Amino acid sequence: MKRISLTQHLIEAQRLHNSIPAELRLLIEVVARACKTISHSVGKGALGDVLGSASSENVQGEIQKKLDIISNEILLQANEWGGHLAAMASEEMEGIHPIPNRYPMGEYMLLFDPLDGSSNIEVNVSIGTIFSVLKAPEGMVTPTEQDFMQPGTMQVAAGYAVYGPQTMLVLSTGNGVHCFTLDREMGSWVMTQRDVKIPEETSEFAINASNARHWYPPMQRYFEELQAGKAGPRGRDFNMRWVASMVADVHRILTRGGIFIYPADVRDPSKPGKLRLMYEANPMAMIVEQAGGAATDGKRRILDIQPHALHQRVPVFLGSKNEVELVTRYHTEQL
Ligand code: P6P
Repeated sequence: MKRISLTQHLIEAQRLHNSIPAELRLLIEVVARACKTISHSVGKGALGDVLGSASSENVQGEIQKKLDIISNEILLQANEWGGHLAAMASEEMEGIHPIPNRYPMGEYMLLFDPLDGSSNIEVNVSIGTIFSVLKAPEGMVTPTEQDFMQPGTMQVAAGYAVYGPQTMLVLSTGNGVHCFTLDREMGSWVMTQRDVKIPEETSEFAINASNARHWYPPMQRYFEELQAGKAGPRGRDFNMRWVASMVADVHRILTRGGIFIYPADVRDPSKPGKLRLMYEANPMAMIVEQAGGAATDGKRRILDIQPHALHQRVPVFLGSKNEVELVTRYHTEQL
């Protein structure tokens, strides 16, 4: 395949689909550059003063790692001056981050989990950045959290960077999913996979099975059938993978198929699942659907959910289409 850069891809996509206005292209390039900077910081490990806890808690009640805060700052500083954004929102910040008055305001809103999977930093396991792009409502003057309350179908772009053996950027602007590998010598993102498609069938699941005793019956039924393997109703054996970095698990599923599940459980009905809708589930659902997969909350399409709060959580079932449809059916049948 002739290798093209992220910039060339975006310009060609603009010509072909007229779906990437110059301001959106600038936004994507700025986010991609920020992910390069995050990759550099993450890669320092113990050689840089970047490991360990920041001795602070985020709005999720989670202890923040130094790299959570560093990554959040990198994305804020990279994006606030360009004139392409009206506001930002992050897993690491309670409220929205309006663009400072000293900079022009743009027509897009950027949401992100700056460093997903940060519990894996100290053990040198792949982590990543997840981002979602919405358009600011027409006529908006002063951005509020309510302006972000748009369903995932309104995303104009979504993607993630995975900081693993390679640093990769995975992006969709609504016309398929394309992957770019960071050429560290040149400092550029080079397209290495075009129009990725997830196999509709799979025999590999990503589920944190240690929570099984807390699951609701449909999820317990589905998991028991996976465990029963060839002798059970599924008639085949299954394999398990759980990285505990959503970005790494989703990237494996994008690459070879699979199903990723983080279900609601009985422990805290006010927190249905662990993952957050606006900057984890929605962008990953757009990527997965654009690659021919499916993404539901166990009952409906994640992208159709009307949000009510910036940090609301949602159960997540995503990946190979036929598998997601089966487990979703188990949930809707029990209604
Ligand atoms: P558990 C990381 O903290 C994260 O938000 C996702 O990236 C990951 O899939 C999940 O939580 C892991 O959760 O309960 O297995 O640690």
